[in-house]
Order: sequence, then C-alpha cells, then structure tokens
Amino acid sequence: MRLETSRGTAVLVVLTILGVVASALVTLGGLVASERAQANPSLATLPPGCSRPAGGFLVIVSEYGYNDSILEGAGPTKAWPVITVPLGTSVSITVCNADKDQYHGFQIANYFDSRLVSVAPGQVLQVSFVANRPGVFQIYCAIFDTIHPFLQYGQLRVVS
Ligand SMILES: [Cu+2]
Repeated sequence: MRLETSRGTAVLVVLTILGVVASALVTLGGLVASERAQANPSLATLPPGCSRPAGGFLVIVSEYGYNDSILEGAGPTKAWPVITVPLGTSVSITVCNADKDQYHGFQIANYFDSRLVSVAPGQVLQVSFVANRPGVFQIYCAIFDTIHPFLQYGQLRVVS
C-alpha cells in the first residue's frame, strides 16, 4: 500500500516536471519565433519591384512561408495568409520571392491554377483576376520546396 502511494507520488512528480519543462519549451519557442520574426532578414532584402499594388495585396514568400505563415502558426486550423474580397472585385496580388536560394510556388484554387507556377529567388510575380465566383479558395504552393507543407494554408475568400 505504501509502495503504491509512493509510486503514485513519483509518477505525479515526474508528470509535473514534464509539464514544467514542456511549458518552458513552449515559452522559449515563442520567444525564439518572435526574435526570428523581428530579425527576419527577408524583409530587409525585398526584390526590386516588390510592393503592394494599388488597391491590391502583397504576398512575400520567404523561408518563413507566405507572409511569415510558419511563424504565424498556419495549419489545418489556422488559415494564413487570408485575402478577403467582395464578389466581382478586380484582384491584384504581387507575389515576391524573398528567399535567397529556393523556388516557391503560388497557386489559388479555381482562380490561378491552370498551370504550375514557380517563383524564382528574387522574382516578383503579378497575379490579377476578377473574383467572379464566391467561396473560399485555397492559396498554396504546388512545387517541391523544403517548407512545402507549410505553404498550403492560404485562403482567398470571395464574399457576396
Ligand atoms: Cu512547395
């Protein structure tokens, strides 16, 4: 009986220690992520011509994803980046690849997916279309790159 109790206590102590370590790691991870965001070198070295089009949207692709989607925690439960436009809008999106050494893809389901698009390091891509179909459309990368799984959670929301 005594043994059972102390074994239970020992398990509780181990679990408590694991909990403390886990929360410390989460805190540390958050700090590191925000430091990396602040120190993000891609923002200092945008390709020439990389600016938000008048009335439009700017997407910067870097080793941190689409507009830092990795640092933002983009995933199955969090869309990032999200572009919302009213139905019938002429949409302009400038996509800049600020990554120094990798190609990254850019597609929008239904609106910009008739061919495979890869953006070279330092390249700026202009995308325009009329948002003539309402709904939620995935913004994603369709070519191989090392951060590919993180480039799947953008959304275009066309609202009527
Ligand atoms: Cu990819």
